Amino acid sequence: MAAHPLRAIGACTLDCPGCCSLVVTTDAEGKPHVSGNPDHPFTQGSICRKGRRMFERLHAPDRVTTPLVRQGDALRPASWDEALGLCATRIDALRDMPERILHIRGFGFRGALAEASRYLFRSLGASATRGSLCDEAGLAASELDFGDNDQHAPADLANASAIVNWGKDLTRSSHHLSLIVRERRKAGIPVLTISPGGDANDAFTDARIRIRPGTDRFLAAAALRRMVIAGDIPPPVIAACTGFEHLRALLLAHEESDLLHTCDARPTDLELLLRWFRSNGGRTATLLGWGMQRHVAGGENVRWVDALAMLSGNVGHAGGGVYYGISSSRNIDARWGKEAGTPARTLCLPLLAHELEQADPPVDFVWVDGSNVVNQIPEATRAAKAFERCGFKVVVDAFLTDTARRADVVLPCALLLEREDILGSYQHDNVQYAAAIFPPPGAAREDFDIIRDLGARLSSPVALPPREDILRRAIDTPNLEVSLEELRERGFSTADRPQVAYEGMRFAHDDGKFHLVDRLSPEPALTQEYPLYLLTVVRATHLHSQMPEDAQQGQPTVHVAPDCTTLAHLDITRPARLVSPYGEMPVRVETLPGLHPDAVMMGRGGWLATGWCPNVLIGARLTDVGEGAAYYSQTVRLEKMD
Ligand SMILES: Nc1nc2c(c(=O)[nH]1)N[C@H]1C(S)=C(S)[C@@H](COP(=O)(O)OP(=O)(O)OC[C@H]3O[C@@H](n4cnc5c(=O)[nH]c(N)nc54)[C@H](O)[C@@H]3O)O[C@H]1N2
Ligand SMILES: Nc1nc2c(c(=O)[nH]1)N[C@H]1C(S)=C(S)[C@@H](COP(=O)(O)OP(=O)(O)OC[C@H]3O[C@@H](n4cnc5c(=O)[nH]c(N)nc54)[C@H](O)[C@@H]3O)O[C@H]1N2
Ligand SMILES: [Mo]
Repeated sequence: MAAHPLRAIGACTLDCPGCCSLVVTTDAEGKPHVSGNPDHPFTQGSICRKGRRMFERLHAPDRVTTPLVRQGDALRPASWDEALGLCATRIDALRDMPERILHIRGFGFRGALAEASRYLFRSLGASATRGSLCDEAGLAASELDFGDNDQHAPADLANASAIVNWGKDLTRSSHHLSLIVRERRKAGIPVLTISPGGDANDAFTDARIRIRPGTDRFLAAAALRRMVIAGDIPPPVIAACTGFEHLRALLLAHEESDLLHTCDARPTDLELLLRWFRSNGGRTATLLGWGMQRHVAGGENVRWVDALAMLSGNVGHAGGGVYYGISSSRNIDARWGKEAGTPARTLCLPLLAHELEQADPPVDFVWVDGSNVVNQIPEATRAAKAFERCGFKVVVDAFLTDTARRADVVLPCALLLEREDILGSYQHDNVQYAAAIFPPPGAAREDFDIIRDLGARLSSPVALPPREDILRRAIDTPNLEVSLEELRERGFSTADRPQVAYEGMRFAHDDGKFHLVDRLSPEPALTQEYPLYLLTVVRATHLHSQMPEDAQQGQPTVHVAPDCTTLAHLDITRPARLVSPYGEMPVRVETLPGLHPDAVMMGRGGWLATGWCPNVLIGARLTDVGEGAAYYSQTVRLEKMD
């Protein structure tokens, strides 16, 4: 492909369920323009706000375009030969002690070729991370219920007669779902939104239930209790479940008023919820957000909502279903990286600050790619120190992130539109071809090429399979019927999958049943010392920490409800301090109508380097299942600056 084509089809390889197919054009002056591919069934010609800004990032003046090597306190430019030579020497020295090598692979870039670093470090038998900063608690919960992670094709929302948006912030994190929901509302389909409020869902909502953060399970349980007592759960649905009698006893052991009190919902909210789930002929579709699973009882929250959808007869046929997410690799074969070997040991990612401190033997070499790990894991200050103490750190990134600043070697990578790959989505069943449309700037190189060269430099070399073999294998799956040539030409291919998940209420467990949740864990009461849940939500304009420094001037803004009790002793025209047992940070406070009074809301992704990183306040705690990071269970207080 020419270096500057007038029109090319590419794809976004960033960590987002949209996984957009993109049309890239250049004007007469060579100025690039990007839009959504109108032929793609999910992208439908539209891209999100952060996507529209991608060239700001590709052409950013602070982009790293040459390898950097540490010299004392500074990082100085170096040749690839020197930088990779240093890495190879360090790896060779640890070749007999691979557990001392740690590979931290984030989801900053995705695809089949993107598995190259996993292939190399698994071949060495290096340590790896386990657990997740993202959606794993909910995935594990869905697996416990349904037996695997399946959902209806988003197109099936056309068959829904009602929609429950249970915690998705549609315009901020799920642009394309918001377009579908908008269409459905135009067609008269009512949408109920359930969240702690303060989100951007008003334009997509007919009715709202505002609940206390982290307590979704109690609201779902209150609705189920009504239905169980009324005896109106259809016998075929009960027959398709295991654990019904236990669930029934569990529900009857609670009072409705206690359940509602815990989630701070009113009896009228319960009526609304029952109306949405009960009277639509089983065609209520539930969109699950990932906020509810970023709590200690996160898996349980998801499981109770699943149970409500199931027992109200809204699972297993067109128009119903629970949309949590699917595996982005279910339609492609990208196993080559994982197949290369087994890690010597695994360290738990959400607890990494502690894991690195306690590692025995210690970690002497770290390779980070696709992650700003120091910034994004809980207890970020502690994590930064623990990372600094690891012997030798290599970070592959395009920017001097909080992680890269602490590295001994920084290797500049190509970014989206500059690297080739094939990738799937965790929201829809289309497979996208990401073309290398523009050459990377300066000396920056594709991750795959960096890893291939490093492998070749080792004293006992590790050779990667040829690129084309990896790409061809990626699409050689039972659900795709497309050649690599066709995929390159068209930009995407739609996998052949049933539109309805668990059709006929046949589930993926060995017994074929839906497994009902078997406990309702109490929610710890808020304390006077830390009376607010800290909700660190996505920003509409940026992906996680991938925002420019000049967007982080002054103090970050946090939002509280107008009826938040903290306001009684806070003057919000003056800077305040957000305090947790782990740290504190100066902030500006604004009020946000509709937000729950027990919440303080803040955009995530701010940097340690600018004092905007919320993870300095958040303790390393795991979710009940899936080893996720329970970010949203962190409680804080707001106080006056003295
Ligand atoms: N407080 C708080 N923190 C959170 C969360 C929360 O809810 N609250 N949620 C989290 C969630 S959902 C997630 S997924 C994680 C995200 O955490 P991270 O994955 O660490 O996200 P980013 O900070 O954006 O870092 C990704 C990095 O990948 C780099 N990158 C982009 N493209 C490429 C490429 O092609 N090659 C290479 N080598 N690098 C590339 C980017 O420049 C960026 O620095 O953070 C979590 N952090
Ligand atoms: N613009 C943009 N888009 C993104 C990203 C980004 O950084 N920027 N990141 C991408 C990635 S990796 C991910 S994982 C997704 C994240 O997408 P989401 O998981 O949807 O994002 P969050 O901001 O964590 O949470 C969504 C909503 O959950 C609400 N919430 C918090 N606690 C609770 C609760 O206990 N119950 C209920 N019902 N709701 C609650 C919050 O108020 C918030 O509005 O977005 C993806 N899309
Ligand atoms: Mo995520």
